Formats: sequence, C-alpha cells, structure tokens
Amino acid sequence: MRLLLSLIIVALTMGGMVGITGAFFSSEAKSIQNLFSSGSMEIVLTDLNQTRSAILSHSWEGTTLLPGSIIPEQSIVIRNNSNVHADHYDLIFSYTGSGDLAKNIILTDANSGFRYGVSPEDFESVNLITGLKGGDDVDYDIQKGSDGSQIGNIDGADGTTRDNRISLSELAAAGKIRIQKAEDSDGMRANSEATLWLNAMVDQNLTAQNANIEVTITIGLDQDASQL
Ligand SMILES: [Ca+2]
Repeated sequence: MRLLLSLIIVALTMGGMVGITGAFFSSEAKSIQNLFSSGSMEIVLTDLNQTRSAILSHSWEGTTLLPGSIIPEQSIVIRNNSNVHADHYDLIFSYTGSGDLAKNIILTDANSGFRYGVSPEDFESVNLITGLKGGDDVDYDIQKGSDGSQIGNIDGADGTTRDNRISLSELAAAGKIRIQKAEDSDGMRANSEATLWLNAMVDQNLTAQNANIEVTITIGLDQDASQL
C-alpha cells in the first residue's frame, strides 16, 4: 500500500514538471490618467491688516506731516504663492498729487530701512537705498526694469540736484525697478515670501502745506530673466 502511494506521488510530480515546460509567468502594470495642464504664477501681498491679497490698501501712510516728520515704518510681505519659481520682481512707485511733497519724502535707513529680503539686518536682504545709488549687493541685484541692466544711480532722476538721498519723487522717476535674485531668492522661489520694508522721513526743506499725494506701489513677478 505504501509503495503504491509513493508511485502515485512520483507520477504526479513528473506530470507537474512536464506541465511547466514552455510556460512563463508574466505581469503588467500601467500608469494611467497622466494629464497635462498649464500652471499659473500668483503673487500675493500681506500688510498689517490684509493677508495674502492681490490688492492691498493703506499699507504705508503719513498724515499731518511736518518738516522733519518720521513716517512710521511699514512693511509689505511679498509672496510667490504658486508652485512656479520666479526670476525677479518689478517694483514701480507712482504717485498723484504734490510733486513738492514727493520730492521731500526721503527714504531712510532708520529702523529696518528701505529694504527687501528675509530679515531686516543686512543678511539675506538688500538695502534698496544703496542699490538704487548703484551699489552692489550679494543677496539681490537691483536692476533697471526696462532692460535688466545695472540701474546705476537714480539720485536726481526726477531732475533735482543730486543730494545723495533717494526721494519718493526719484523712485517714481526711475520707473520700473527690478529686484533680481542673486545669492538669495526668497519671495521668488515657489511658495516663498520676503518683506519690503518702508521707512521714510519728511525733509526739513518741505514748504508745501496741506499738500497730498497718493502713492501706488505696483509689484510684478516674472518667471524668466527675459521678461521685462
Ligand atoms: Ca536725491
């Protein structure tokens, strides 16, 4: 009985081996639903009372200004709120109203100064006053927005005599100002942000009384160095 069982097992085993001949296992996997669509670049701004908005209002203001008045420091957080890396920002300062008042609002180094970057100290940020007078900075390059060349010195750009200071009027006359990434790219990399600090004072030479200006700061974000 035992012998018979052994023979049957052998026979079955042999049959199994015969059955394998010529057969191969196979398997298949697929990657499906691969869709392509274009993304978008989005810039949003944050100030004291508005968060991640395309349009801010009343970010930087001074009232009842007198000769020598210090305009309270304000800052605007600029965020590339998208998954697309940008190459540079464009800043445009424009105003309507009293040219005399604009000429007498002078950007200062007080507090955090007039500066763009991550920290208010000279570390991962650029002193815009220095840059707009032609100075170099390792963190960000300050360039002419119209063609990406070095901006030179905008002191006197509004036709005033150079006084080694940068006024709101000169900022406006300079037109498009490019902040180009260099060692740092915070605020330009996808989903990153950096701050524009604004500090200014009123020059002692202001004579225009009851004068008003309304300033618009336009900030553009471009993906490629070729974009003006
Ligand atoms: Ca000046």
